Amino acid sequence: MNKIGVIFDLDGVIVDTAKYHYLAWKSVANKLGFEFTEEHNELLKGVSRVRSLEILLDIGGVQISEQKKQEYLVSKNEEYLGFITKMKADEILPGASELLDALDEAGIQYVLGSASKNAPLILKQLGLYDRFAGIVDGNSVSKAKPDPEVFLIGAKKLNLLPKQCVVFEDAIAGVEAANKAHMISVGIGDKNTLCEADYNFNDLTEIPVDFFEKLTTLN
Ligand code: B16
Ligand code: MG
Repeated sequence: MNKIGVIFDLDGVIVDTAKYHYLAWKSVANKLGFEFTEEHNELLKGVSRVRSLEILLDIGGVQISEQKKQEYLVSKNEEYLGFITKMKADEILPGASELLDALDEAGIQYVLGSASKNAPLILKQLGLYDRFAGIVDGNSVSKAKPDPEVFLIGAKKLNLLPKQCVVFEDAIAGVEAANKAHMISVGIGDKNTLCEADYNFNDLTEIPVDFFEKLTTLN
């Protein structure tokens, strides 16, 4: 049987931090004098912090100096930190803990592959940090998803070839990154949005018990 490993995205797969990103970005938009809706927030999922600000400024049709951009990036993150430092294990998304338990039992290692620079803090808040064999986050990459860099570093941490890695992602850019890395992509969320993924599930509770066993025989 061939060996496989798993790379998990964080926001939208393990935990829903998008709601906190939304509140913090909404404050920035309000300070700049425009409305920022939940629909707008969809455009920021899986996207880096700097890119998120650029998208937000485009939405508002606002132009600001580099110095102001830096100030807003700092104030947005400070407000966001206020939310995530209150997070607890009860915010882990349905099926995530059970899936990690099943992987531990099967002896399959997993790492994190997230765009978030706050990923280690979030995992610690959830009590999951020590379970991961490695963390690849926004601090460790030079190119954001859909570039495959984050997942290729994850494969190295797992000591596996890309084709032996299974990526769980909720964002189009993340699925694209996994496919570019020649990994097995699993889309978590809307099947039509994530139609480029090799496999699709609405959430982690839907992963069949024999999912990884079947993949190892295919590999
Ligand atoms: P931070 P993921 C992403 O997390 C979020 O989906 C995205 O909305 C956020 O802008 C990005 O992290 C950066 O987060 O400001 O904490 O560095 O889905 O890649 O786990
Ligand atoms: Mg995500």
